[in-house]
Amino acid sequence: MKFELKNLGIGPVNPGVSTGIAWLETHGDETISYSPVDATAIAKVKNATLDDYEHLMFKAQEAYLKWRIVPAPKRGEVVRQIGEALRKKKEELGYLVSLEMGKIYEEGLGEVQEMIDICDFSVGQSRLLNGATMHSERPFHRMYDQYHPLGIVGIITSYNFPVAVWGWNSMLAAIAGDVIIWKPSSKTPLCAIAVQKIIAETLRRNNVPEGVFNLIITKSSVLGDNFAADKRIPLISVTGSTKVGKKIAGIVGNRLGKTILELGGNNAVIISQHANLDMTLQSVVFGSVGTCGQRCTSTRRLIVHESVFETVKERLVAAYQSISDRIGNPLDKDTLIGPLMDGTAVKNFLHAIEEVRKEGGTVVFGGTTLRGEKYHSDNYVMPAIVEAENHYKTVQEETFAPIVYLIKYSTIEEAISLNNNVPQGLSSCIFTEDLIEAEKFLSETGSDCGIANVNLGTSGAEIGGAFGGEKDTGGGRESGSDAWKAYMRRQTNTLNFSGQTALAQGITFDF
Ligand code: UN1
Repeated sequence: MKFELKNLGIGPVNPGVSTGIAWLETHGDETISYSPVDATAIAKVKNATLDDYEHLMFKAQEAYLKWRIVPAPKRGEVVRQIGEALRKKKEELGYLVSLEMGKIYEEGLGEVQEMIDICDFSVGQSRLLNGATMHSERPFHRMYDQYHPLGIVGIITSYNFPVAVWGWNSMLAAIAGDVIIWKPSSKTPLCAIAVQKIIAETLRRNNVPEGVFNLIITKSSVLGDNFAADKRIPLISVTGSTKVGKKIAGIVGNRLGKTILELGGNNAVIISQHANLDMTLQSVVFGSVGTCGQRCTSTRRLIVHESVFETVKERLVAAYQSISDRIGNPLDKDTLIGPLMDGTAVKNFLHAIEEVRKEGGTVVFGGTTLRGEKYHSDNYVMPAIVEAENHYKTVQEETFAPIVYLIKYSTIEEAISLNNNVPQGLSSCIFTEDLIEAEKFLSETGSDCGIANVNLGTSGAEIGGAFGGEKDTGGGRESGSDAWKAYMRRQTNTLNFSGQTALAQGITFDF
């Protein structure tokens, strides 16, 4: 494949608002998208203004009235075709994800695959928007639940998964009968434009009303708090940091709107003395350094049994050593670790290393920036392994970079308590071949996270499960299982076919 931006419909300067097929002449300032790979400018985006937002909102409101009456399986058919369109562009979109965000090409492809998978999932789900039927306590009455569309769904996505998060949210929202306003990270606007261009032909072919799939690119200073406060949007889904999520949740909560929050993680792997260490190490390395530590599911803490602690440490250092020459251009096929997103991410990485040292942590590997011919920007770093204690402030925080903290434990109860003793609660796992330990970890007294695995890592969840976590992770669930329900409103219906009035709870009220 020869990659060219124009094959994805991206020009040198691109408007930042689309209502599906149409693109608006936007009037805001310009954002230049720089590649973290080599710091070159890829292309520009002309940002939206509030007037542009109002235009888009008008189209979205109009479109909703039409889209909500399209039968759900027919909406599913459109989603099926979107999946087909993504299949055709998988390589090119995966390449752009890698170029604009910095994850390796293989992971860029994986991300597009997640979008395709959620399309397939949503097609089936479009025929399964089922409610329960209940038995009424009154004779000749029928009770049941129905799920109806909600309306406009605001989807705020982060730079680290610049296309898939839109997929998980918008494909479910679309089959639910909602319309979508996507506000992507200003760090990865071109990926969003490319997605919108890829789906346009499908929308045209199926006469999808203009305004069902909207995209708006602008700075949060233009559209941020006011987006959250907009009463025309019943549901806002946020994937990003806990700080941003709390702020938005506060504003949306204040107007009693709904949110789906998928925020920070501080994910631990428990390595038991009963673990298969070869398999464990393989998973731990991918979880810790994959995507250069920029997944919300990245492995941040290794809670290791004291009897295997030194062995794990030595083997992990050796594994990091062996891949240290595989850091570089994420588009080269031998590369395993690309750059961090930008200067801010590098600064946060270095700051965490400095702070954890001050707190008493020992850096046993890496923790530095990389300079030299091989590294075409200042964003390349050597992943770090740090011996630390769970209560350190640095360890309690999520640093979105490849730093893994080694923590020792002696009993399984202690390991579980260390796992849970952080503000966040996204992903967790235990490596063990001892059934009792595994079951304890999964029990109500075990991991308090939204995701808890046995003998597989913290990252790389499949789309079929509900994705999200507890505590500072926000409690929301996106993607599979019954996450679709969050995109719909539930209505309880009771029908009386008795020909008589009958009050519930046996109350008589005769007159
Ligand atoms: C994220 O980093 O925001 O489980 C999402 C995973 C991916 C999703 C990560 N399926 O690692």
